[in-house]
Amino acid sequence: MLSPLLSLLDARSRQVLDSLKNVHVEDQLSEFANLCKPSRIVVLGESKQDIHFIRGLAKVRHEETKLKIRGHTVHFDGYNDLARDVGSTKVLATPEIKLSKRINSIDRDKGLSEILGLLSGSMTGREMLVKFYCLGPTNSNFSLCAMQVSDSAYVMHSEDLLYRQGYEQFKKLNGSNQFFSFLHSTGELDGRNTTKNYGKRRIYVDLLANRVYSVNNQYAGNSVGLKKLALRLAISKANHEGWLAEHMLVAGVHPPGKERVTYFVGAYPSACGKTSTAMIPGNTIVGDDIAYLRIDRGKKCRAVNIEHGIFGIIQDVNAQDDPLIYKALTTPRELIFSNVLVSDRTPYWLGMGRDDIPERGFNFSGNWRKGKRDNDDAEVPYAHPNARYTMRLSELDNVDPKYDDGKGVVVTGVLYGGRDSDTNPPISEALDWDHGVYLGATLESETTAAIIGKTGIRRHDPMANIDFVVIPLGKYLENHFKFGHRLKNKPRVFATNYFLKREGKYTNSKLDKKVWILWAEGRIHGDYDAIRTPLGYLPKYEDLKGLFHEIFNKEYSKDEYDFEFNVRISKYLEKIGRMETAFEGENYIPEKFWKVLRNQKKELIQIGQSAGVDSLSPDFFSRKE
Ligand code: OXD
Ligand code: MN
Repeated sequence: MLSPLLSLLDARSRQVLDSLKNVHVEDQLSEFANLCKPSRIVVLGESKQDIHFIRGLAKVRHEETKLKIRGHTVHFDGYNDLARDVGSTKVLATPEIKLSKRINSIDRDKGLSEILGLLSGSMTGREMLVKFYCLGPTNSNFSLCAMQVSDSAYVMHSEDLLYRQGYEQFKKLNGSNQFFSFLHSTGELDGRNTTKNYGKRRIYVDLLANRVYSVNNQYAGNSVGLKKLALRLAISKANHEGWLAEHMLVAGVHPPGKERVTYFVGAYPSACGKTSTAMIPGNTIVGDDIAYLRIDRGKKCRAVNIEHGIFGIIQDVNAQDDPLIYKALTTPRELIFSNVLVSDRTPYWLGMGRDDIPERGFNFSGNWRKGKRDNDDAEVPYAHPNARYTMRLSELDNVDPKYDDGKGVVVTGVLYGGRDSDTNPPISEALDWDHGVYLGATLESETTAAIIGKTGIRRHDPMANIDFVVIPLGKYLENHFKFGHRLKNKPRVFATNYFLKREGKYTNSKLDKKVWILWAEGRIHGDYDAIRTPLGYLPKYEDLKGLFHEIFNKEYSKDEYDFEFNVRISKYLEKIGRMETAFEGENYIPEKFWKVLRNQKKELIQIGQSAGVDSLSPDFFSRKE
């Protein structure tokens, strides 16, 4: 072992490191230690004692504070570090690295010199913490080893909740360098223990070294390496190896009264219903954010959740709309709240369904009282819209029995969903796999508080993955087309839209999505006929009416159906126009994509002309059948 490293390790850390027998790990740690200059390095294994140590350290260092309910703590990220910073996240580029146009990049040498400069001496007087994790279940074809190095106990504690321990898995590498690594430093902290130099927040992705550097931040989407930083490395790896790394939920759908479970994966941009789709009452959750998809020997599509916890958006989680999560958030268990309001050691968040929100307390802005205004004279809400909760999946009553199965679950349905107030129906089924890839590729959504920037702006977000696609977009789509064609039975693909509005109001309640997903599940098993339209297959009114009645004992009127499932021709053609512009700017877009687009456009124009109206009820198409 290298001597600078030796002098910073206590006997236990040395023994943990020695037992790994991995010279690449040792070399990287020496490099990181020389750079960040910590006063001590603590290398942790995966024992209960090690996990307990981190949990305690986060409190001792005041990165987390205990709340009233047993096991609950709160963490604050600081006023300007409350969402994913896509602008400061860049790929270190060389002429050989080809990227999607939408990915920020910086010349590798220049970027390295900048980020290493920012990290230099960043841990002076502090401990460097080192832990080993596994992305995906351990001992599986899907397993990927990842090392996290950070000076934040909150980051490590979050990872202990969100990811599988991987120390034993690392030993199985037999000394190889086939692992991802993440170096993170909060940088200098202010009196509230939050990052001071957020203006110098940088997250640089080194695809050549399978490494990500992150500095001057705390928000988990920027700091927790195994989440969105690892997704970028995984997309590049999957591209070389022929599998898919996706921003997708995985869930088991259990239709009432039927003895079957059908597994779906689903891509939704942040804060667009991904977690609540995975948590629909009656279904079981495998994962709510990131999935790896592979083809097994029987040519079936298999998926795993690479995490085993949830870093979920807490806004609007209330007893009525999300009963399962609400119960977990209000009963004892190990759980971190972030950026909520705290008063009398109790957390409060937006849309929690309580009318006794205190008029003062502590929140992301520091001491807060009702009416507080920020530097731009805007009123500071009592909790941040991107406030979160972090907990293990195993804490939930509805966790799927296969959530940790190394073989993954067999996927027969794919969902793509955006936030769209005026174009797409609540659910439609793709005409075939290629049309399904097209539906994913043309996903658009209105921006939300999960990403830094203005909210409510329409943004094109292919497969909800565009922030992370560190390969050419065309190549990424080609991988999706090919993946499906290699399968024996291709999953059915569906597009959902939970955000359709009529006269400014959402047409559906949050729970209605259960009906759309059950209809999709029934389609996979041949339970329902559907109406073919240029958008895809649409449900028949009678089937939805029956489902609303069966599930919610609710009347679903023909008028609601006609409004929701109208084919809005000019709105669709506008969308196609936006897609033409978006894709013309990208390289290597597969011809298959253009073919689907052209067919859809032609059909819509012809139907619009022959019908002489702009908005067509599904009945129009069923009469044609
Ligand atoms: C998330 C995100 O937190 O996508 O999952 O921002
Ligand atoms: Mn996400």
